[in-house]
Amino acid sequence: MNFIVLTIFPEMFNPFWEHGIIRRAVNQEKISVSAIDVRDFAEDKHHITDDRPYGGGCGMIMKPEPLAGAIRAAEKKAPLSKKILLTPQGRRFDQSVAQEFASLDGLILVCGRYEGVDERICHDFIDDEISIGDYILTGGELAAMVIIDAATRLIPGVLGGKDSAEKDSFSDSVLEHAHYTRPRIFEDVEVPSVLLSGNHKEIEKWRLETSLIRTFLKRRDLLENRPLSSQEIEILKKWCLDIEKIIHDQSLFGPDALSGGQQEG
Ligand code: 4FV
Repeated sequence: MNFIVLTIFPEMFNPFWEHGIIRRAVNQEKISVSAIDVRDFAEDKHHITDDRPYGGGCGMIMKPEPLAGAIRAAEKKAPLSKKILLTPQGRRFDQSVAQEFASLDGLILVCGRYEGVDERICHDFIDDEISIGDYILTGGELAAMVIIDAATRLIPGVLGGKDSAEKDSFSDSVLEHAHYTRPRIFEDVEVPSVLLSGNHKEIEKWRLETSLIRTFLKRRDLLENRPLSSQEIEILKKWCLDIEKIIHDQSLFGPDALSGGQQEG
C-alpha cells in the first residue's frame, strides 16, 4: 500500500515513519511512504501557500493553486490512490474506515493548515474528507499519521496478533461554512458573489446557512443533539417551506401529477 502525504511540513513525517511498526512495514515492503512539500508548487518567489479569506474574518486559507499542483504530482506518482482531505468536517475515522483503507492500493493524504483549504479543492480535487475527531488541530499532519498508523497495522503480515479499537463519541456544534480565498476565479469556478459584496450581514447569513446545510447533509446527528438558535430554526423552517412548495408544484405539474391537480386525501 502506498501512502503519500501533502504538507507544508514534510520534515514532520521522517521521525514518524522511521520507527516501530511503520518502519518495519516499510522495510518489509508492505507499504511505501513519501511526503510532497506543497510549497514547491507555489510559483511565487516566496512560495506563499495561504491568503486572507474572501468575505473577511480571522485566520488564513490555503490557496488552491499550490494544493492543486501538489495533488496532480501525487496522482502521477500513485494514480490508483484515493485522495483524502483531513478536516473536522470529514466522516469520522474509526476502525471500520481503517479496515476499508487498508484494502486500498494507496492514499494521498492532503494536510491542511491555518483555517482550512479553499472550497474548490474540496469540491474538485478530493475523493473523501476524513476527520479523526471533533476537535481542531493546527494542521492535518497528525491526522495523516493516525490514518497511516491505523491502516498499516491492519495490512496482513504487519502485526502479529489482533487489536481491538475503542470508538470515540462526541456531539458538538455545526460544521464550518465553506472557505474561499484568492483567486476569485480558479479553474472556471468563481467565489460566491455574496463573499465579495462587503455586506457583512448577508455574508454572516450565507455562512450560517451553508454551515447548517452541510451539517444537515454530512452530520445530521449534530443538529439532532444540539439546541438551535431562533435564527437557525428560521433557516430550517425556510427550507421546509421551500421543500413543501417543490412537493406541491410536483403534485400539480410534475411527472406524477394527479389529473386536474387533485390532491390525495
Ligand atoms: C482535523 C481533524 C483538523 C483544521 C484546520 C487542519 C485542521 C487545519 N483533520 N481531523 N480534527 N484539521 O483539525 O482531521 O487546516
